[in-house]
Amino acid sequence: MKTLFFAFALLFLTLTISAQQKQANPELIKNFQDMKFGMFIHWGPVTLRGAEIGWSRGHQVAADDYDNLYKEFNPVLFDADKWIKTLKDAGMKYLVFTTRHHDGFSMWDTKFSDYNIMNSPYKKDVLMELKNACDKYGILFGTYYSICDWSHPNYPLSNIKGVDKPDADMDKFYTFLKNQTKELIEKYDTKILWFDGEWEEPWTHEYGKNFYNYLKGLNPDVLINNRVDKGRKGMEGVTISNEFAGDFATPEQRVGAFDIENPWESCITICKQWAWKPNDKMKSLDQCIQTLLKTVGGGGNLLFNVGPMMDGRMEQRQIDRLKEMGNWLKKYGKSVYGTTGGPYKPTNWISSTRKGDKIYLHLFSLENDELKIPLPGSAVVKNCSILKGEKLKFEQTKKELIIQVPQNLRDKIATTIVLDLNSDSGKIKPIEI
Ligand code: FHN
Repeated sequence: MKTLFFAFALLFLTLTISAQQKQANPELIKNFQDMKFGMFIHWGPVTLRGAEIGWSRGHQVAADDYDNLYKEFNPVLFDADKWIKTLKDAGMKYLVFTTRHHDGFSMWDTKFSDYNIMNSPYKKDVLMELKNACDKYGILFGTYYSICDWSHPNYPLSNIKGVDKPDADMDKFYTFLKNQTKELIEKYDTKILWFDGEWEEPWTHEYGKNFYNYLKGLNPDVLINNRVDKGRKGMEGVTISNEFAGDFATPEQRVGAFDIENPWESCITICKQWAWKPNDKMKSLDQCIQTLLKTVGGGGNLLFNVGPMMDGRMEQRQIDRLKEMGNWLKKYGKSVYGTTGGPYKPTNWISSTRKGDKIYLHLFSLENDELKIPLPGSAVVKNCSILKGEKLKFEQTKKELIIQVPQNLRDKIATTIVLDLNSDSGKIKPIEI
């Protein structure tokens, strides 16, 4: 009888502990949210053709040509130190690098696939070099990993119509996924597993939940996005929920919806294409900074994507744009890092963040010299000034704050104003303008 009791107690304890591993470490989530700004990098042999990674296989680039590009791939000018220095100079705090996209090519020295960079003319483990450079510069090291793999014989689907997969076997493929991601955790100590390619039919909610728990079992502190499971539901990225696994939501190519309760991160390209494309259209500095400020103003992080070239260099114009963002953040970063979104929900002309007894306003345009915004009388403004600049004249009624913002004090990209309150800014409910 006693043995039976202890057996049940042990089973209950095991189930309880395993259930606990489904939650992310709240402190690590808060650190991630406080970072606000990361670099996404999409890179692979496809840059030899300047076409989109994964999607161009069998379309803009013939499949046979695409799948053999690695035999030419020799990025002799790759310099992990330069890449991570560029990331840091941009004011970014973390990296997410494409280790294996939908095309199935592994950009690291993996034991589980010969289709990897060690079998290219380059023969070096770029992932380990990036990890070491991130450690050197104090940058959080994260890895993108595609669940779907259109070239893998055991993955049932291909992105090319009519391609037969006689060796399709999802259980074998799931073992492959577990083996490779175990390498990313145990050999490269990735802090973020950024999944993608989860939307296709062979990957089920069951696989997603089990995979999340397996990974958390290897390292409970690794952050895992909501694309490990089936909860993303398209490009809106949908916020995380108890129904689906994942530690943060992932809206794509858009600023996510205002949400200061659940962690989310918008992934957006600095150009049009994810992977490098010659003469691709690049966002202006205004667009870059305002995208960042609307994202953090909505409570999210921005994962901003660059696509390095076939020879291993990032384009100088992208390096220059990122440096300009870093210069802006050197001056006004206090209104970004470690803040919470709101209280004013972002619009096309204003965004806001807050921390302690301060509210930061980011004005993208102003019709005249007077700014009028709603503010509950319980939030009493003691001072109002340009962040690191001049004091501004203001008056407050029971429901409104009126600030004089003369033209000569404005920043052409985003005028940053700081309001000193007599109370905690976190108490103010979100305000729609
Ligand atoms: O198909 C991919 C795409 O190539 C790119 O990697 C983006 C980045 O989030 N994710 C997928 C589309 O949702």
